[in-house]
Amino acid sequence: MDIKQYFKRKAELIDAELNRLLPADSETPQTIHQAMRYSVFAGGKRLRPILAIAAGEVFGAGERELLPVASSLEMIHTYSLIHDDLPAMDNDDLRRGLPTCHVKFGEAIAILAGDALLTQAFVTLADYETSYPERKARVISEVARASATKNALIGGQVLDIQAEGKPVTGAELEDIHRGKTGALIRCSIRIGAILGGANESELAALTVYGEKAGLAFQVADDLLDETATSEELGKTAGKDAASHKATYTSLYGIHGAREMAERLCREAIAAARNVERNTEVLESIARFIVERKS
Ligand code: GRG
Repeated sequence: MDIKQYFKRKAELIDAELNRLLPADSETPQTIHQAMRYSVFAGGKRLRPILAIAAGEVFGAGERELLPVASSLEMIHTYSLIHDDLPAMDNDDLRRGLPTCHVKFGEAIAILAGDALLTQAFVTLADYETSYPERKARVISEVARASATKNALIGGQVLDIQAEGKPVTGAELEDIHRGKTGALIRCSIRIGAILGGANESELAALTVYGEKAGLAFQVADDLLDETATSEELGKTAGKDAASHKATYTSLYGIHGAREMAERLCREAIAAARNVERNTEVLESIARFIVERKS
């Protein structure tokens, strides 16, 4: 399996779908639509939508449902990046290799572009066509919960802010990232499986895969923050150490964090193999997550 080729092919499909779903630059009020598109099309690996598609394909889900649902995840992810970069949060000026949304469009429009992407994600989820309305209702609930506060995106961000400058234990760090990074990754896998009609034991196995892969992604992110350049990452490297944030590398060292990422990757693959279907692509994505260079 050439995973780079797989990512390239799926990213093209997702970008075409995002282009269809997002209001055109020329729609009034133009500034907000330009800002939304600027951040969404600035680049990005499209990891969350690709995870949803790969999980869906394991169970034979169709593109009619997978593409809009997967694209809604990228809208939410991009909203979280725009807000995370704001002066009131991480105060960063580089994202996806370009000036951040607030640097380019001003703070007020950047806040609204984040809000608008989150809202547009739920417009997309409410409106996509399907012959499986019960699966659709479940998918909307899953995405809403992952974006909310309890063991979820916003809650994780709050824990992260509150932990700044304080000593943090391994368990506390895991709590932060289970919400901040892990919830959307876990949700991506689950909604792909739900769209494909996975049964409860298949869903449980892939949930474990999603949790392990989500944590592995964060450990790899912390390693890259220490070992890669800003050019390679498209965002400011070394930011965590500079702002005295607890990370997997500050807690366990580079060697310990690398071992942890590899262990989580093996556990993710083992969980995927509990599903009696072809999970080769998910296994390759787990490896990609820990071996990636950006
Ligand atoms: C503001 C509600 C709110 C949440 C912010 C996503 C997030 C939570 C913060 C981003 C800060 C950060 C660097 C987190 C580490 C993990 C992460 C989400 C990295 C960026 O994701 P990638 O590598 O980015 O998938 P691309 O650009 O490839 O999509």
